[in-house]
Amino acid sequence: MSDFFGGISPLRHDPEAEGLAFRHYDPDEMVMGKRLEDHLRFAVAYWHSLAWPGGDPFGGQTFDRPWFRDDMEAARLKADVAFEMFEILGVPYFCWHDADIRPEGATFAESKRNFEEIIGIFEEKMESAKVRLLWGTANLFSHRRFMAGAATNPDPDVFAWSAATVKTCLDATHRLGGENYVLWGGREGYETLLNTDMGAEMEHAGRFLSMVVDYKHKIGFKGQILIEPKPQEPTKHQYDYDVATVFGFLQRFGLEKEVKVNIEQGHAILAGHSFEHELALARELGVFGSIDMNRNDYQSGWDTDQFPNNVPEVALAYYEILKAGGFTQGGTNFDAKLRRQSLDPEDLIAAHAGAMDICARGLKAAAKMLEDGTLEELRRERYAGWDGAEAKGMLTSDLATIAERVEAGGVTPEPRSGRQEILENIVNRYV
Ligand code: XLS
Ligand code: NI
Ligand code: NI
Repeated sequence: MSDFFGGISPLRHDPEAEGLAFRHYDPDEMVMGKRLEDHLRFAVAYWHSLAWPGGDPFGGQTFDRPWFRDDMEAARLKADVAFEMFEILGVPYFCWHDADIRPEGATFAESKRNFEEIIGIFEEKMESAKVRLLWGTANLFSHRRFMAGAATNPDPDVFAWSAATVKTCLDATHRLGGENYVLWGGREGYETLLNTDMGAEMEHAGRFLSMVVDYKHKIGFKGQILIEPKPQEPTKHQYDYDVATVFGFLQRFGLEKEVKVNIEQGHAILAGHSFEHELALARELGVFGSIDMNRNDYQSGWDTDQFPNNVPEVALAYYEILKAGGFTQGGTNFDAKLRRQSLDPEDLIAAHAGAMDICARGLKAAAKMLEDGTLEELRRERYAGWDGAEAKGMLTSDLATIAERVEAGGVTPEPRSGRQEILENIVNRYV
């Protein structure tokens, strides 16, 4: 045991509690026939919670953690603190990048040794802990070798390095029984078209992803492969712009049945969409996988990765997720960091506890809206005209035949209200 959390005990559900507790999240509460914990499938992100030093674009480290050193002893201490935190929060899952959990070595082989030693420690800890691995991923964006991309780098040696890194991380994810493997292409894009061969880069990205999928099958990994869309930041333009763009890319390489998406709230907004738009689209395209539940600040322009704190927004997101049938292998990952002035260990626990409460309230509100059924009923009514045989027939007909019917005077469009305010008032009853 480290003494980092100074004896904070595991959080309980207690609506009346004064201190650290869950006021709304009761893992055992039944919602639509399923435990809340099994609906939400919360995960802690190792990177922001344990590896992020507190910097912003204008200033560096603010946090002072005893494991902020680049050696294995520090990495082991970080692992101890991580598992203490998972236990305090009672979360069922966590996620990591290779670079969050191990110090970089002088060679690829040394980095791999460091990484695998920590994976071994995780494996041992997971034998007695409740926490499971939601997903693993490779950090193919921080080190300077990746500054011009990973799979899309003009230098084939970086492509090779990236392939070897993903292989190592996929092996480790498989070894720990991970339920997903994520690829976020933070530098898979360009800074300027003046030096970029976009066609070649996208071809390489497609081949790379196909190899990842082949390797997954080769080792018998049953987890989902997920792409996490983001339009830009750090790169000026990223190829995995949004759900629609990713779907087009997957189709082009014949991977739309193999790969799903991990949708992040803040990335959806950066792409000019709402979170629920991206979720609904992924559901309709059959590629909904998992979510990163972290938002941006409404005023600042960069990806601030804050914990969720807006119940109505979260409710609309879970509404779309419940309509997709809920998570199967995916979950709710807090890809979220503290504000840089939140220095205390207690802040880390409070941030997650508050976010879990917000999500619990959002999911319960979404479930009530679905159970109430009025929203779905009004939507169904709006399309009821399509239930008729003549209307359905049009979809297998042709323009000339349809035109004949219209010309004969048999068709009279009658505008009807979209009833948006009424629908919004219904939502407002539950959030
Ligand atoms: C960055 C991404 C990143 C991915 C994992 O914006 O959200 O944290 O989730 O590489
Ligand atoms: Ni992000
Ligand atoms: Ni993310």
